[in-house]
Amino acid sequence: MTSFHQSFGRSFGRSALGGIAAAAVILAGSTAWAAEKWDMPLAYAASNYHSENAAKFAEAVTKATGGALEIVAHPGGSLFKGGEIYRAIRTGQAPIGERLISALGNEDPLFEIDALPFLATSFDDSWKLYQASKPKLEETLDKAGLVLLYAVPWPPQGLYNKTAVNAASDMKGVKFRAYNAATSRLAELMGAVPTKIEAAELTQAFATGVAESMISSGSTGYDRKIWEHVKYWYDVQAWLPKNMVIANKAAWNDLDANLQKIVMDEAGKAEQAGWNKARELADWYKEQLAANGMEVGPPSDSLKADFESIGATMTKEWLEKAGAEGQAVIDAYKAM
Ligand code: PCA
Repeated sequence: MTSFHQSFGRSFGRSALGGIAAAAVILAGSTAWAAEKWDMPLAYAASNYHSENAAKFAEAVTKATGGALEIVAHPGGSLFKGGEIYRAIRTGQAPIGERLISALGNEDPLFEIDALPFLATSFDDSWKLYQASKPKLEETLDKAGLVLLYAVPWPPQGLYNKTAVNAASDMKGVKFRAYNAATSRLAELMGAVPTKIEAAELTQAFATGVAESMISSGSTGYDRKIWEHVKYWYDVQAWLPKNMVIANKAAWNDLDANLQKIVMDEAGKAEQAGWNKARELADWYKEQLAANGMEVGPPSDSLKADFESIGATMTKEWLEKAGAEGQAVIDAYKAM
């Protein structure tokens, strides 16, 4: 600022114009004029409701701050892939972004709580679990140098497979696409062979036979036209994993209190809108899978029983990692 003023002053001499220029420079230096641009990486398809919601949030912040903070969404893993986003935000390569929370189990077991089979299987219960786990989630993120802005669920998770599945034993040796450690473990417990694959790469994975099966929502199957490769979807309603939008704490602290308030207000609205959209679309996605020729229905009693026993194993294993803190969150949820 000083050097610009000085050089401007030198070329125009000590004129009245110099005085006006100095005033303009001082104004430009105040926070209201120091426009900031935040690139926001998103892992999922631009047309997915999570991405559309994030893009709306980004536009709303840009508008409400009069452009003082411009947020630009980059969907489809175009800026960073899903697996890179958390680290990018932590290290400040991206000031903000969206990540599937349960993919971060290596960072802290608490992040996996919304991928525990049959703990919370409806939107209402998923909301309760979110409220029960939020203080711990915020604390864990804070320790990692991150700020939670909002979180939105995926619809209930069901089993996709090329052939009919009547029991977990039908899954033996099947190439199973996993999206986090919990879904890898689920595959192992069924005798399937897990491979981690990003949602953005699913079409290719199924087309080339790298994957034959997965557990996911109707939403992701719809986004990837999964009916071109897979015939069956079983509505297991195993859990509702959430995506979260987080900011780098240093970037956050650089915003003045007024901007922070605007961002948090818009984040609250985005969270509400995202939950409403997810609820509204859950059945519609299932209808779309069926309308495109898939067999969509409930799991058989034996498949259900198999999933329940696998779920019990996974819950036990998770509690061994998450300890008393994890148990306390589950207790808080069950008391709600
Ligand atoms: N879709 C994401 C995560 C959960 C979901 O429903 C995916 O399959 O990658």
